[in-house]
Amino acid sequence: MDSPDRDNFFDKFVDRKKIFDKQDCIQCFKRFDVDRDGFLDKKEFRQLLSDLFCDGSQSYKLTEDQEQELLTLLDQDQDGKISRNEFLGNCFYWLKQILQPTSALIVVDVQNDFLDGNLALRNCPAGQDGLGVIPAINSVLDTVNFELVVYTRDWHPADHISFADNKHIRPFHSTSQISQKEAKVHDTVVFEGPPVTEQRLWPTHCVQGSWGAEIHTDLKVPDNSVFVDKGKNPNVDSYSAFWDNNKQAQTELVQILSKNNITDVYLCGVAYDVCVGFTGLDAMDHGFRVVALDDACRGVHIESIDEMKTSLQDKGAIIINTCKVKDIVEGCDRPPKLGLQTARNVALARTLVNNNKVHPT
Ligand code: VGL
Ligand code: ZN
Repeated sequence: MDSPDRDNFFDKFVDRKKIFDKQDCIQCFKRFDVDRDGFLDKKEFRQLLSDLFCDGSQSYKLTEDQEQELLTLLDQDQDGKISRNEFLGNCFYWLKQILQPTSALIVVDVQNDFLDGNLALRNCPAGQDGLGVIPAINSVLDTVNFELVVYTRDWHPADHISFADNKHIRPFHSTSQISQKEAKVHDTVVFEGPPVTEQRLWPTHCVQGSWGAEIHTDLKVPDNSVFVDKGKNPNVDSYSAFWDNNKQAQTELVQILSKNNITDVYLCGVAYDVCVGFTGLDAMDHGFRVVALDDACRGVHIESIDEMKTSLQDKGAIIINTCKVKDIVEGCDRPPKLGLQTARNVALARTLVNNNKVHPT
């Protein structure tokens, strides 16, 4: 643990008080290259990590594995230390994103049907009250300055494949464990297609233009918020706000986030184990760092909520309570797991650029 009285090199960049630029990166290298040999060795790098990964008052303790992975990802020539050039190349983008992330809040499906209507979560197996997300989300909106706020909406046509009431519209496939006659809400069935489609059946919900599809009126919606609708194709469901479940069609979400230079995505809303979770997993596939707001999400099934949280964390997301959000958005609290995500993305981007150089198209 770092001695608390030593001043932290990175403090001056918190809340964008000073924009971290290349000159600062050079200063940073000088500061941590204590023996002035033009390299950060393992010990010097460890000191940098200790200042960098700090919650505003205390340094996070990194595991040996985390330290080693970071060094391996950022040390381009794999000589076990970081040269000045490696630092100014790779580490600049790494530090920049850790110190000055650009954050979007994605509010998932806080619609009447999930809170008070046909698919009210309180009537689902976990018995969680969807209304509970509203004060948590409103307080985050009041206190945290996001670059962008996105509201997603489940937005189904009346003949949607996911509605149990529509089970007779499409033939079942022979592999369906449940017969067309017996199938009911929450069963998973298989439709013949094409393509053959496994589908969980839900009560009719979020029909385009209906009261159930409206965002709950108690939820705050700041000016300049953006709306993304999903599940519009009658023949395929869409749990992620990026893709339909067959990954055939994309929504406009990734373009919206990229256009706003978003690096970090904060997720809240319903249902934790369905649309919130799948949106988070896809966000990481698109190179965004993901933070799930545990106290601002409610789900369908306890077991699948726990499974989803584990999947998100295994892939690199962090799960926190809303009281922590402000410090992370401002770059005052810098959790190592997010720093690792950035390092993986920086290394991946370098590989892609290098491959293009070798195989020009
Ligand atoms: C959702 C079930 C069916 C969700 C959407 O928004 O999580 N869940 N459709
Ligand atoms: Zn739906």
